[in-house]
Amino acid sequence: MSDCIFCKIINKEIPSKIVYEDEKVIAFNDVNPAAPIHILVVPKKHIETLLDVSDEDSAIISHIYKVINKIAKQEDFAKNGFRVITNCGRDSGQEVMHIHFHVLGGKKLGDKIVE
Ligand code: DGP
Repeated sequence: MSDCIFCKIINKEIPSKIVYEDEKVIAFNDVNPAAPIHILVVPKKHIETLLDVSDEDSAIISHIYKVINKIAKQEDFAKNGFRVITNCGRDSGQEVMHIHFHVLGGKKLGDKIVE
C-alpha cells in the first residue's frame, strides 16, 4: 500500500470531490483552495516530479492538457480563463511528491505568478 496521499485518493482510500476521472487521470478539488476554482489534475501513474517524467510518460502529460481543456468546458470556466501551475521540488514548495497540475480560476488572478 502506498504512503502517497494522491495514490490514496486515486485508490479511493481517502475521499475527495472528484470532478473528472478516466483510466489515466483523476481530477479533484484542492482541499485548501487558493481561488474559487482550484482543481488538481493528477496522473494515476505515480510520477514524483516534473523531473521524473520519462519519454514514455509524455503521452500522459499531453493527455492531462486535453483533460484540463475538457474540465474547463465541463465546469464552465473556459470562457473566463484560468491558470495552470505545476510545482517542482524544494524552491517551488511542492508538498505532495506525485506530479499534479493546479487549475486555478473563478476570479481575476493576480498579475504576478510569484510573489
Ligand atoms: P503542491 O504544493 O503543489 O504539492 O500542492 C499540493 C496541494 O495538494 C495543496 O494545494 C493541497 C492539496 N492537498 C494535499 N492533501 C490533500 C488531500 O488530502 N485532499 C485534497 N483534495 N487535496 C490535498
